[in-house]
Amino acid sequence: MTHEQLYGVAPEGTWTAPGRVNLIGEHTDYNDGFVMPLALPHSTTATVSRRADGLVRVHSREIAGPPVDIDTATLAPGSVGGWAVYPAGVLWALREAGHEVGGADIHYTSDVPVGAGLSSSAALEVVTALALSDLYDLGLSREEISRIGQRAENGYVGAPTGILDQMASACCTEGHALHLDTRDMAQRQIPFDLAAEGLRLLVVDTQVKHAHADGAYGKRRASCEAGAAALGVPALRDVPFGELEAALARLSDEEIRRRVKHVVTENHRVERVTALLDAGRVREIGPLLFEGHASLRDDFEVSCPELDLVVEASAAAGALGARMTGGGFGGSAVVLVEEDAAEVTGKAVSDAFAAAGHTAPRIFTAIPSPGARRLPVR
Ligand code: GAF
Repeated sequence: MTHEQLYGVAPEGTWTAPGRVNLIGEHTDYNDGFVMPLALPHSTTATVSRRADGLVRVHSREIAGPPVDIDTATLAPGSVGGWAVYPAGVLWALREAGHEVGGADIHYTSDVPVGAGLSSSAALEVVTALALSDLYDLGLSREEISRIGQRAENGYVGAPTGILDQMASACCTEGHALHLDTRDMAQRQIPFDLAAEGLRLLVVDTQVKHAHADGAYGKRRASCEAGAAALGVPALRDVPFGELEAALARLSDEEIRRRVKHVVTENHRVERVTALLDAGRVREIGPLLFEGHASLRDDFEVSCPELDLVVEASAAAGALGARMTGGGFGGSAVVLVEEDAAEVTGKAVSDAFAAAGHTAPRIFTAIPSPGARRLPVR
């Protein structure tokens, strides 16, 4: 169905926002730390036209049923459920931030896998906020659009997530990984042309669905905050890597100690990966990816058997590096391989899944793609 068939009017424009993988820097964003995502070619696209009556109607090609009506006048957390919670959350967050937004008809199409840890919800939030900002002349910056998406996620959807996914979707650029300091939001686009190096980054979607509105993610965040408080710092970002041992010695709670260790070492890994990429030593980031996975598995405890199996099977097949990506508890992993070993590695992972009795994984290549934008009229 086209926008016109659905709503009886032509769209005023088309906007798109991608999903992402995070190369390194996991569970660091809500600790004021560093992340390094890249945008995927998979994206969520929205055609939009304004309405005069203040009503917002949303429809997704991927979901059966008629458009969902969102009454912006009565919007409150809990007033909209199902997939429409994300656009509703964006409308709510825009209103909370004092932005005047009128009605709209919105038709979404998406090829970002849902529940795969590839930021399908951030893509939906960012494309909605960007389109409404353009159509209603809000003049929001990329950072403000990301904050609106995060506010929607935290205050409306009820998932206590950080800013990584929205900033990745809004700010990544083609051919680059984004080095982001989540404290001051300083960004640096780092050239990431793996094909030119004879390399490939595979994404392995384990098909184990994850969710962030449940308790485990929030518990990790609370432990990090408790750790920072016990150490007397505003955030774990403020614990220098060189002082990690001394900091750990001051923490009496064993679990918090491991959470702190992950965050501090992970921030350090982002900086080491950045230095290697800057020096053109791309292959050498591999061991840091393996190290990051072990830290997420053992110290932060957000992996799962399927993600661990991707990493183990890839390593056994000779991959340069591999790690889970995103929040964890399911979702996807990234695997860095020599281009000519991509097929063999993918097969080794699929075979290992079959042997373990797991659902077959979905495997594709991560090509660093453009961030959110308005598409030219065709
Ligand atoms: C999820 C969250 F949404 C991000 O904010 C981030 O914390 C990530 O998990 C872990 O790095 O994707």
